[in-house]
Amino acid sequence: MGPTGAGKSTFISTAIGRDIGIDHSLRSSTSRMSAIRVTIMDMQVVLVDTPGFDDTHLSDLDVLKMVSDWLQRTFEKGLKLSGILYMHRISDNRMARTSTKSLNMFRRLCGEENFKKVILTTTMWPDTSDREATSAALDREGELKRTYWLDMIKGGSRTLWFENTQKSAWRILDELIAPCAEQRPILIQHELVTLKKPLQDTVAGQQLYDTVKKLTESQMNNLRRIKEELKNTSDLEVMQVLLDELSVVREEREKAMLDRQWLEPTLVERLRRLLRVTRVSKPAATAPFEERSRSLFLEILQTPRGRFTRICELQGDEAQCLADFLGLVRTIVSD
Ligand SMILES: Nc1nc2c(ncn2[C@@H]2O[C@H](COP(=O)(O)OP(=O)(O)OP(=O)(O)O)[C@@H](O)[C@H]2O)c(=O)[nH]1
Ligand SMILES: [Mg+2]
Repeated sequence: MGPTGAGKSTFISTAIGRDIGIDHSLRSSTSRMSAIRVTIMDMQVVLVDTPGFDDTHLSDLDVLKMVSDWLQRTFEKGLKLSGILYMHRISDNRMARTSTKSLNMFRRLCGEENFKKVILTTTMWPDTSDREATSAALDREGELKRTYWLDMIKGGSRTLWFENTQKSAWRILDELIAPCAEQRPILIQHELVTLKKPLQDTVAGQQLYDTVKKLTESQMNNLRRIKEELKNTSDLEVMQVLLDELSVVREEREKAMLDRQWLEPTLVERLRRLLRVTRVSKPAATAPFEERSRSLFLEILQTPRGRFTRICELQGDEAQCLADFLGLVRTIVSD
């Protein structure tokens, strides 16, 4: 996995010695999940190529749907992930917003408990004969390890260089497959299959929702700014430029709004979040009724639909607690 253009398809193509579809243009290339079966040390192994976030043709939601759908189906069929390579171009001299976003999505798909199955693989290393470029790349690698990758490394992720050769690809695959005894699902598989959560309520879904929400807010500010500038100009050329910009931002916002609606957390998830927030913000000692209503409510959430009969028996403080709590719920619903 990794952002578009990080070298995911190149890695697999180099490992198997056959081009599985690498695009040398500026557009994103892989638009579907694709699986290639190989034999490694007498083991049947499947290498899976994924589209990257920030694809030029697909929205991040399309990519998340595709990746999570594949992960869900394979987990349901009993196939386990031995490990994940997360690719990063060492040639990038800045951690652009797109790379940070992709890494954050990846972390949440994977879950902290699974960081040990990840190899943070750097691609596009300069030729070692170019000492200056190599030294700069090593500095960047050091910085990544001290900052953006620190929590993953602390959680057990390893880092390796992909040197764009078949030997280097296999060295990395050997590392990935060797400690594969423990094959448990990654976080999103656990959430979708075991907990039966809808995609929008998963940690990765919530992360994308927050990102898309921020995007639509900044698009709204952009629209306001353009409209303001239109009001203040009488220059026809400037007007035309602004009108063109307006239509582009409008179109992008319409698409982003659809994704935002799709990713809106369900009511149950919003209640869960509310429970988490109130628990953190108000200690139980200062709000004993709230604590009681919270546990009553959790009881309701955990009881199969229609079987929670105790609600009719509630009296006095307990009934008041629940009434107060339902008042809070009404606030969320009417939000
Ligand atoms: N020099 C060098 N070029 C690389 C390396 N890895 C990938 N490339 C080039 O980078 C470009 C993009 O590589 P891809 O393998 O298509 O990237 P991807 O991650 O699969 O991209 P998407 O399919 O769009 O998500 C291609 O032109 C590759 O030849 C590398 O390690 N070194
Ligand atoms: Mg690709």
